[in-house]
Amino acid sequence: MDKDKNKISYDQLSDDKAVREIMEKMAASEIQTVFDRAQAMKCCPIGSGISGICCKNCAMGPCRVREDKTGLCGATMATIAARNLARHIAAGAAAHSDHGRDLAHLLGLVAEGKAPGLEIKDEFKLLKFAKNLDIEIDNRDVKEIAKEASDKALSIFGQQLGEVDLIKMAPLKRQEVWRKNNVVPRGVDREIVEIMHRTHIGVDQEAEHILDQAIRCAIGDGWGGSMIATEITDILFNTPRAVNAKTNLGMLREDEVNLVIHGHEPTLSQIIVELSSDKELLDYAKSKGAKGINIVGICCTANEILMRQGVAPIGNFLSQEIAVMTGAIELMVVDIQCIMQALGKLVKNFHTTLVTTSPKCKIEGSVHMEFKDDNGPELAREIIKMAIDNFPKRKGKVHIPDVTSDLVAGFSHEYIKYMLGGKFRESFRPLNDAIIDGRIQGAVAVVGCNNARQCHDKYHNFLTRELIKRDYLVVLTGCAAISTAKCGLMEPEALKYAGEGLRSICEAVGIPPILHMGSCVDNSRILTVLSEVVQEGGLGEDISELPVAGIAPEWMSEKALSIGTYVAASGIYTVFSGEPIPVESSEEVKKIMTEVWQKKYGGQLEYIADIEELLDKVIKVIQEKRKALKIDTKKERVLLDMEARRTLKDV
Ligand code: BF8
Repeated sequence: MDKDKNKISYDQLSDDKAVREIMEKMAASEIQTVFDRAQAMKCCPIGSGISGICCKNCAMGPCRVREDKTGLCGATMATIAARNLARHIAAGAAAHSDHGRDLAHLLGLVAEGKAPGLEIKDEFKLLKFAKNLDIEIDNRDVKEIAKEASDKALSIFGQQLGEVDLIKMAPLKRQEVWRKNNVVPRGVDREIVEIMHRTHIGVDQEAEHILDQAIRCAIGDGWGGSMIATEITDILFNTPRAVNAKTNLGMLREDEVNLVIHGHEPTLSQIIVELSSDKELLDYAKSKGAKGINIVGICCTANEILMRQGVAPIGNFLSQEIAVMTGAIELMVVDIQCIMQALGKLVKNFHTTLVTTSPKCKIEGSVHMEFKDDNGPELAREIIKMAIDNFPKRKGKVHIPDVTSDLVAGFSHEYIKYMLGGKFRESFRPLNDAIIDGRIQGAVAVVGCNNARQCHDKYHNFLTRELIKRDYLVVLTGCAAISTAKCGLMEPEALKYAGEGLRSICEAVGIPPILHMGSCVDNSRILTVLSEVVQEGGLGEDISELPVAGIAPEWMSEKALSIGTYVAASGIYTVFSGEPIPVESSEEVKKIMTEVWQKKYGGQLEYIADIEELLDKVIKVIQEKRKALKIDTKKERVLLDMEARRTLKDV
């Protein structure tokens, strides 16, 4: 970790001062992290699509294609770029959707009483979900409805023909756009499989046609797999409402057993959190010299449990190794996705035990303790005991940075609606009105990962600050949300950074200018909010008319590519920064994803390297939407204010 050797300062590596403090403390050690590995190994320029493209889809290659050259089979740069991107999107959609499938299966088990420790927590949400699946709900037992909803949701994954039911949650006009372009997903899995087939050697070779299938697959993620994951998580673990919490490494406790939950699936972690206040376990912890059991989280499992129980997220993707290096973590329990393989080796330097629990994920250097349908409470108890047993084994002095921030999370679309309209008249009307009169210029989703090729958290934080300053409401999920929370932008005082218009609305309805909407599968919540905003009226008839945009400034995962694609397919201007989308060297593919998609879908996905240029473009796009809606205001707002003042005077 000796950054002086190559003159990269800690400030250039992370925007998080707790992370920088640990880097500095560990500078002399031999322990390597992702930050070191990123410096030691540069990106392959062909693989990243900056100066050519690489096709590995058959054994005549890998073919490295530049400009007007083709692969051995004749595949052009555009075909290869489109095929590679489509495969990434298929992988991202598969990850989200498989997560949704497991929750759909779990809902059925809970309904049948076969999942100890779990129950249906939000019956109202279950009924709404069942209605969206055309399930009869009148005079029926809740468990019976839940079982049918589980069966129906599971069938959506394997459905072969027709349409994925949940697309009808989108505005009618949006559904028509998809039908016209023949991209309504027939079944979640079917579209993923079809990408794998079409991108096999010698099948689909027209870039635009390949990318239409990528769009269909991504819609199956956002409006299918991810939507199912979010809905059922709310049904089983409760629909989030505002919750106060704290974040960052300072939430580790020197005198308590620290157990970190990490990954994406909340099920076992939820049981662990509930059991952590069990008297027998607390007594056991005390018998080992610890004052208590402290459960904290990393990545999206943390977001899921934060949203419902206020458990502290101590870091995002790039913080996972750094957290272990505090020497204060007794045990890290992981489920699926975004778990660095390097953790298995890293924990050997400390007293930390890494525990894998998913039948889908094993890591060398970890202990595998499989979570099965019926062993939740028993397994959670065993894991907590294991963490307690590690407490007396701490090696040397722990170093916990004294860095924390307060935050408010829990902004499900139901809760936002409730805050805007009040208990008896829940409504998005006040938001629509504020956008129409220009106090809120628009809304921007800042989402996605960290990437070790960029300064950790810097761009999420920069964009969020700049946007609220200019009266744009910011909604966040995933690592982006943890990033802004860590830098204090979700503290109640952050309201002072918001522009005058946005601030006035936030003060009036009691919401912050930056809304934490959950994990990455919860980007589906953003789609639901936008559909309801359209339905509320006054801002056009489709999502594509709304003054909104999506940004993933530090993206790195294939899931982010699937999200970016379904957001664009939903009619939203979407932009990535940091590392290029791996189609950068194909002008033809870039044109398809911008100009052609704009015409066909009313949204697009592009890459802009310069973060200030990106900000300007987002604002320009939103202002153009305002103009098209004839609400290009600030000026109008001033007139309205003058009018209001005159009226008051007259009175
Ligand atoms: O799913 S934001 S690094 S943790 S992929 Fe992963 Fe990216 Fe984080 Fe959540 Ni989403």
